[in-house]
Amino acid sequence: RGLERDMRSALANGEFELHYQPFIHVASGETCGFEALLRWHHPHRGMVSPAQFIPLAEETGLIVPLGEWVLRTACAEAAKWPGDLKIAINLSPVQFRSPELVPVIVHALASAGISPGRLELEVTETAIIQDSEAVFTALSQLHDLGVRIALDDFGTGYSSLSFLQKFPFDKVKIDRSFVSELSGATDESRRIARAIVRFAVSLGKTTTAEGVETREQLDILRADACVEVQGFHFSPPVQSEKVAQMIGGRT
Ligand code: G
Ligand code: G
Ligand code: NA
Ligand code: MN
Repeated sequence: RGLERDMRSALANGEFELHYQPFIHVASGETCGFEALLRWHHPHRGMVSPAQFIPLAEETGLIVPLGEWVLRTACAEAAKWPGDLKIAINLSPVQFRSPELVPVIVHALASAGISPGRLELEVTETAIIQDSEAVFTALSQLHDLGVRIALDDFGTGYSSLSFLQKFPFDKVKIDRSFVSELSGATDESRRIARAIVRFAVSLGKTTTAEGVETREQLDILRADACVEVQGFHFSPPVQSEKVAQMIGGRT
């Protein structure tokens, strides 16, 4: 496939870029960190979505060097921010098959000079189910170092509730499909969102709602005591220069 060949050279050619989407602490309204999201500027095809190239990168194993680039680049970016801002990075299940994952993360933190507590790793339920032993070992090691672990897209996968208890998660990210249901909210969609927040709280996890697009959704999530929010209502993912402007007053 053409895309696969192009992807191999893209890393060397500097065609990948990270964009950053803020997450906001509901109670204070303050930005508490940014999620790094990968973008590919293809020389002929234009912008290729990660939804297209991440699966291909996973099939070919290219996700391992690409994921390493993401970790190093995002940590180096976060080193420029005020020390209370977190950097969240998405991990593919395939990255857990590499024995180098934990050392790569430790090295990325050390080279950037940021403390492990500022790094939040986002892992999906699918990742955990695919290879739960390897994922458990790596996440436990990272968690022991002080790295925060978030369960991404919660509610869309098939993990049992016991998984949530067993794995060292700090945060549950409520999938945006639940948040979008909150527009013109029915009682039922409100009850589901509230139940997810309470469930997470009862297990000692913090919560982020993804895909918040309206004031109405935010108000409902605030009433339900969701801790953090993220979505187009606040900001889309933006380039590094824009992040500097957004936090400009604070550096
Ligand atoms: O940003 P966007 O909505 O286009 O992202 C689409 C999907 O690609 C999301 O599921 C997101 O988690 C995933 N994604 C974005 N950046 C990365 C990355 O750096 N690594 C991995 N593994 N997935 C990513
Ligand atoms: O799977 P993951 O949660 O990592 O996906 C993140 C993706 O969601 C990003 O690619 C980002 O572009 C997208 N996204 C972020 N905020 C919103 C939003 O408010 N609405 C929608 N539809 N997508 C969003
Ligand atoms: Na994510
Ligand atoms: Mn998500």
